[in-house]
Amino acid sequence: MALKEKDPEVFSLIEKELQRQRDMVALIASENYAPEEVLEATGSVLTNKYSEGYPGKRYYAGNEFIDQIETIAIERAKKLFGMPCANVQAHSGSSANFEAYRAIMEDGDTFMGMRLDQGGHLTHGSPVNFSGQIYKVVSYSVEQDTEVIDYDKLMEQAKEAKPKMIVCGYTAYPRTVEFGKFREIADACGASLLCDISHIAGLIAGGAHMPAGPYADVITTTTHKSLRGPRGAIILAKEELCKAVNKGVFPGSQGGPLEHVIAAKAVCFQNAMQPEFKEYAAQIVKNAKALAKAINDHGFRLVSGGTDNHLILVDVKSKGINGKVAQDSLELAGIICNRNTIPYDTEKPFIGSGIRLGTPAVTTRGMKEAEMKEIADLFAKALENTENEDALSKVRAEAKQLMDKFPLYPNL
Ligand code: DSN
Repeated sequence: MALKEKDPEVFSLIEKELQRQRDMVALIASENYAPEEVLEATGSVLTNKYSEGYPGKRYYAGNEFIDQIETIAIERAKKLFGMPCANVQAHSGSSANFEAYRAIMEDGDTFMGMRLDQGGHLTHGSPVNFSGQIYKVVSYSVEQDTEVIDYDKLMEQAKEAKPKMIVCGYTAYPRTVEFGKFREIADACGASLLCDISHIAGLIAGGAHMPAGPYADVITTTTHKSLRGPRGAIILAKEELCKAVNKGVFPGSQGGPLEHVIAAKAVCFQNAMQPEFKEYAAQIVKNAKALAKAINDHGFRLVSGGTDNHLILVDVKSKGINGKVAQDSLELAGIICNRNTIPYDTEKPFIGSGIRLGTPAVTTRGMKEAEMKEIADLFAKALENTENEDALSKVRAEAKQLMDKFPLYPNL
């Protein structure tokens, strides 16, 4: 209880945040609740140690145990995702992509990535990000009518663009990423294939999405989303890219690794190898499908008509509301999610016409299909009452009642 005594101001805000997490319905598709063992490793004395370099080759003394921990994390990551090489030091998903791109491309090379407003990520070639500034970007999109990727069209586009690298894996794409088709496209134009599996890593680990390992040259992923680990990232690569990836991380772009986070990553990988995690991953998808159906039954249009994974993109414009108003009203109603552009959106990204929802966190709480129906009812009630603060407060009380049935961190 040192923190409470030494810094009651920060302590009390952390306590309030814990209560907020307990009370509200967490539907941000990229968030989750890390288990206590992951929190424990993240908050451990490993934060005290400098360990630039890699196991067996450090620039500072005293790394006997750190080396063992990082080696465990590396071996577990390789096994979990079926790749021969793993770097577990990347601080974040964006850093991991920066480091992986540098291992594959030279400045000025061309790569293909999904447009940000169609479901890609800033690091997949946005002009305001390093990826759109250091490299030439040929963006690809989903089809306007189906809102899914047309792989034949993508093949033609790639043959013409002849990119050095193709990035697949998204932040707002509710459908399966066909890694095998991406491999064929990459091979047809001589490109490397980078699979950014940040959102679906937990589904892949638990067998609820096709694996990327057999198809990718490089995989990047954050560890805190559906994988349910600490905030951070890893890079996995084919043998021939291993050295370039490691050099790109250190000394290429990072200094001292966060060994407390690396220990927590090791714990998370161990968890993800257990049979219970398979059940968890399958339930995430079942819950997403149930939530999608129930929201659609309330008359909301869903981008691409539904979901295959953990994520739903709701076109709230189909009910005459914009994304910003919807997000703010839902927050007042105790439902936390984010506004998002939908493909071919007519609203600016700051407003958006969509709401992105995901089920990894509520599934961790132990919720199943029946609760998804309840959440959909609360969602609809909130969006029918965007200008009625009393009604929104009532929904918030109902949301809290529901969350109270699924206790979070009872030991904290
Ligand atoms: N912020 C993440 C997400 O919400 O998808 C991507 O970096």
